[in-house]
Amino acid sequence: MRSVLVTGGAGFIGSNFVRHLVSTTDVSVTVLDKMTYAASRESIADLPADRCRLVVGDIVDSELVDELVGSHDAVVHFAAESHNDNSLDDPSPFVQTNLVGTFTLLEAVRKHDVRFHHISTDEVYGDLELDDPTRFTEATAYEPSSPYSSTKAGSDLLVRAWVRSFGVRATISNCSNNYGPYQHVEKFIPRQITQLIDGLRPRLYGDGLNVRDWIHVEDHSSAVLTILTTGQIGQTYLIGADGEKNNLDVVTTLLGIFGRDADDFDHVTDRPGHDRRYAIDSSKLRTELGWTPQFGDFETGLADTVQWYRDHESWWRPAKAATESKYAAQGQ
Ligand code: NAD
Ligand code: TDX
Repeated sequence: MRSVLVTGGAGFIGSNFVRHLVSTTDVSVTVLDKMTYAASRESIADLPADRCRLVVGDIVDSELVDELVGSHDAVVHFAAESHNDNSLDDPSPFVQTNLVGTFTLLEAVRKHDVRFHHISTDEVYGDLELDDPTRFTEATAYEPSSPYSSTKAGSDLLVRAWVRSFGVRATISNCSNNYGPYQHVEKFIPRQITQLIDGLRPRLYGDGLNVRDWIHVEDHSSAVLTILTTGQIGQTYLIGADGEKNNLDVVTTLLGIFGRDADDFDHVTDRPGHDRRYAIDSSKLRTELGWTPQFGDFETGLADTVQWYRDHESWWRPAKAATESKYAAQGQ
């Protein structure tokens, strides 16, 4: 494998994955990214030009996709509309990018017989009760709740059908909630960190007891590279790092890092249809492919992430005011 096309490589997880590829392999990377509000050129700008090239374009553009896919050895597909709250406001780009975009890529990898890895989410499985002892596995039935998660679920099913019907050489991974550098300020952890940097109060949806299973983005990257290089074609792998925390605990930890009182936050309007709990059992990936997460300690990872946002204010500041005014209009 000498060249990899990374869709969505100027977004949060995609840009971290591109950095991981450039630093741990000698492949050359082409990023295909539409440069939506969620993208940033700066996230990959410092990478060497002979290792990473950015093509600004849309994954629903079949001519462009066909040309790019045909000239690469593998495609890793991160591009998506990724934010649940936005999908409740306007689902239309979610259907276009997540469903039609994935279809467009699948047709191109089918035509050119190119290895394809599809990035997906644990949200396709719906949610669990707080006291449910089970966790999601590769065998859990799909039961997505939001326009975002239903379009991701649909995209996974397209990949499975293209593997079975057309012999496309694809794998799928469903990962839990990521945190780390280069995450947009609309998402939970960067939103609260940047509120605190600005001396404002974190904003907790509903009772704050919803549980997310946090994984550092660098662990997600190493898992994806493991699957891309050693995964079995046609298989799905769940990626998780045993990081279940409720949102209130995360906010309390952040308040502690900033030396603020533990009750110095606001409860705001809950997200409609808000999933209660996600939890990943990643035994298959660990046992069959030998992957293990390296960022085991969430508190340390969170403190490092706070420091990254302190050190990179010029990266996130331009998006903060517009993001907050959108939330304010929704009572959040
Ligand atoms: P993000 O919103 O930060 O980045 C998405 C990127 O895709 C952006 O750079 C954007 O410009 C690009 N993009 C959007 N529409 C496009 C289009 N039509 N054509 C080309 N590029 C387009 O998202 P993220 O959080 O980095 O998520 C990346 C992937 O990982 C998504 O597929 C998401 O479903 C999945 N995922 C995310 C998480 C998480 O915690 N963030 C967890 C599991 C899975
Ligand atoms: O201000 C907030 N306050 C709050 O309490 C925000 C933005 C969120 N929340 C809650 C909602 C969720 O319970 O925090 C939790 C995390 O919210 P998000 O960061 O929006 O993530 P989530 O909806 O869990 O989805 C994320 O993980 C799975 C990613 O955005 C998806 O792309 C991924 O598939």
